[in-house]
Amino acid sequence: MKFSLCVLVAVVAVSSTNAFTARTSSSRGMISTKLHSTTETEANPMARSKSKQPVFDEVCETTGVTLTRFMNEVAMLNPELRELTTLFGAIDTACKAMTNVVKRSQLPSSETLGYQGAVNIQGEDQKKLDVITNDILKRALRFTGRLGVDLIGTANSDNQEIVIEEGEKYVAVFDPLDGSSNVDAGIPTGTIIGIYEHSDNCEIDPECIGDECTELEAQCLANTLQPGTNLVAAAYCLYSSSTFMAITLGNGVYMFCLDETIGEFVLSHANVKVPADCNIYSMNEANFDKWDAPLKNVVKGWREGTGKSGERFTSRYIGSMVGDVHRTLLYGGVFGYPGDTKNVNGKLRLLYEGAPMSFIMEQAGGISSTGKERVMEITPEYVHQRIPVVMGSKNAVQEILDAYAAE
Ligand code: AFP
Repeated sequence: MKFSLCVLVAVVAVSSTNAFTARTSSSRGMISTKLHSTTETEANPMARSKSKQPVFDEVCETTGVTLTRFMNEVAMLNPELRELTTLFGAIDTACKAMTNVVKRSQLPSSETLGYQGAVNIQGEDQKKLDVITNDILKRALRFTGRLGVDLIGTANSDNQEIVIEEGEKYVAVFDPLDGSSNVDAGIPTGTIIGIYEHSDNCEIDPECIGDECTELEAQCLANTLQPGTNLVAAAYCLYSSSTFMAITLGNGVYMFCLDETIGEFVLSHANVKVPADCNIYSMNEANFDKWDAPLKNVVKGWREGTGKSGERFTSRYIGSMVGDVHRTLLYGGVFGYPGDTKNVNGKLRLLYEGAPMSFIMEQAGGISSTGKERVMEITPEYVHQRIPVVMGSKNAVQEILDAYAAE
């Protein structure tokens, strides 16, 4: 994929099946920002391809690059991605709308407060906000007309339907308001989205498993339940002190921050790389006694400063995956919701939490694993399948993987 922001020559390594073919881009100067003095890239764009690194920051200032502009340029340079970038127009609008409903939800006049009074298919309390955000995102995506199947993956909505749109090529999986149990306390929440390619138009019951599915449903589900390695894009929106949107199209991670004064997401972090080393872990420690022995031992070492790095770690846990992963990406750390003796597969859903967030983490240079296998390589067997997850800084997550391997 080509990026041409500023007079950008982005020659990016394509390391996974998710990514699109990398090509060099010529200088287009489509966004007029100041060039740094002569660089290797300017002299010889191809020279950069050897380093296999995006060259965003070195070549130009990215101040004022909006998400819209970013996607326009991606589409212009990669016409085959035009439909995908259209979906991001819908996600942009939906995240702005969801920012507003989340922000206003605690006002006494708000109708979004409180529980819906219903319990969803997984026995969880459903909030009005879950339903509202689900509708916002579903409608925004549907009206792009780009989805073959729009798989509503929310954990907290009973609105788990499959929406069929005619003749288009993508399927979107999402959790519209992850961490919604926190929202009444003003704690960060987020939206998680994964986009796969999909060739069929079909109707399926998301709850059908194995023999319960008709042949057609089984075929359609098989097309929909794809491993994370098939993701063509993933994104999250974080509703916190600022609203952030982080995206990947299989070519690095780009973070945008909502500037409410102009109503635009503006590029704030280009080509995010999670620090390889860290001293933060982020897990629900109330479950410590029930974790597997290898994980317990590693975390114990981190607490005591006797782990591989010799550093004494500190703990940060919001209980809202998007917030915890966002901090992990920026500061380094290990976020996890591991399996335990009570819930062997932990709590997070593979299809619409684990896989998209793993795609983002890997694209930022981190690792995401169950402890024993790469989350991205697991094919979901059913829509709401759970999966143990540890993700974050390469060296610290590797310490956990080594401990499991030595078990
Ligand atoms: P809710 O959406 O029900 O608030 O759950 C949030 C979540 O799925 C994920 O965002 C958190 O990391 C995790 O659950 C927190 O779970 P615990 O409350 O068990 O720590």
